[in-house]
Amino acid sequence: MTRGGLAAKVQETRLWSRLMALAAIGGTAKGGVCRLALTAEDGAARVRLANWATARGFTVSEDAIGNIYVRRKGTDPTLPPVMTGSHLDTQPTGGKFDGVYGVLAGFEVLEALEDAGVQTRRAIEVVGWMNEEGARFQPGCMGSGVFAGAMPLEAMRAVADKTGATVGASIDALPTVGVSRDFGFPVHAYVEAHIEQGPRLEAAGDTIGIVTGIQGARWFAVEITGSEAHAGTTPRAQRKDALMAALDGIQALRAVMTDPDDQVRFTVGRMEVGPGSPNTVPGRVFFTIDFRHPDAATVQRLGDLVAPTLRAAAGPCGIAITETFTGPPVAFDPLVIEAVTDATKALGYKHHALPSGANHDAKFLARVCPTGMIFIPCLGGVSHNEAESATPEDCTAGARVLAETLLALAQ
Ligand code: HGY
Ligand code: MN
Ligand code: MN
Ligand code: MN
Repeated sequence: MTRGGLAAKVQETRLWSRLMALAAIGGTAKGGVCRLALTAEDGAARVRLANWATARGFTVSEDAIGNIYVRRKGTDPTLPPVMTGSHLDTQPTGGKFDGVYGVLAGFEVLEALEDAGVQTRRAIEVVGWMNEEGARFQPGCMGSGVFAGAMPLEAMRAVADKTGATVGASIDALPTVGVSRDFGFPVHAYVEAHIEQGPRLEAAGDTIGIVTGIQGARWFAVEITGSEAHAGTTPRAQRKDALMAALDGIQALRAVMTDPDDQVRFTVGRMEVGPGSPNTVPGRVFFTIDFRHPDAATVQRLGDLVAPTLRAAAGPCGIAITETFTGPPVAFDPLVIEAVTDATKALGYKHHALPSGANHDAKFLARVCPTGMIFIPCLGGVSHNEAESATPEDCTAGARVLAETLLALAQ
């Protein structure tokens, strides 16, 4: 097939209509999407993808951690497949593109191959990785993390959400969408398409981001235990106020997590205060920390300061700190970066190379095979927000670069 021939078979209207169809599953009144991992909405999106896949003669399978695979076979079944994909789950105030774009761009490539009647030596598999977001079950990237051997299967299946529902029980409760399969099989290469979730492509007026790697991230879950007391009668010296201990600790950490070049990312995204009564001194606080930085030594150094800094501020309260996610910075494979660059140049898209500030399943696939990513712009760089937006043209451009890249890798 001539260079660009497969890209020409990528259909904008078909890709866009599938994106909008999945966006309607868990769609919100504000135009966003709330499709938390392993909820009924997630299950419905998996079923929809599986139906589209079987209608085109692709095979669908799923593994014990809830990853879903859509496979277009190759001419040589003994060869490890080329993989692409991303995730179907969203943030609670998520958008129409984060994750699902990568799954459907990959699916569009399979359809384009079918339409073109092109056979590849290697099978190409599109994966919907389970629970990339980590919003309902922590940590994120759970499906890809287990697949890559970085997270133990049974421990991850035992993880529970705030209601006590476990990952394992939630997976088992979802409709079965395909034959079950083991993971841990060899993979030839993995390429993930994703919106940038940042402002750089849009600011540069570029269409394609050639991703060089992903910055480091460390997540913590913190539980502070004080003792409930009467808000009106209890003197300060007698209080074990879990909320004040949390605020002191977070304030102390903010002083640690600052840098002149604004590269440190420090977020307290979730906080629960108990018992939550206006006139009872809080006896229990739970909160999360998401810390990121591109430099491995800084990730180690500043991340190691989290626990001692919080303990020093806990005062008379008890404190339990658990590191729930540890992902050092990852550099993507030069050969995959070259394949993405060649495809981008062949198709004539304006582009530049950049690192990813956001986590992706590609971070874990990079542990098991040569891995790379393709970014497209999103409006204002906004993501993890219901206003997240991308254009049909940019979605198509990313899918076309993905098509040419996967074709080159799967030959
Ligand atoms: O957290 C992240 O960076 C990803 O978008 N879930
Ligand atoms: Mn994502
Ligand atoms: Mn996300
Ligand atoms: Mn991702």
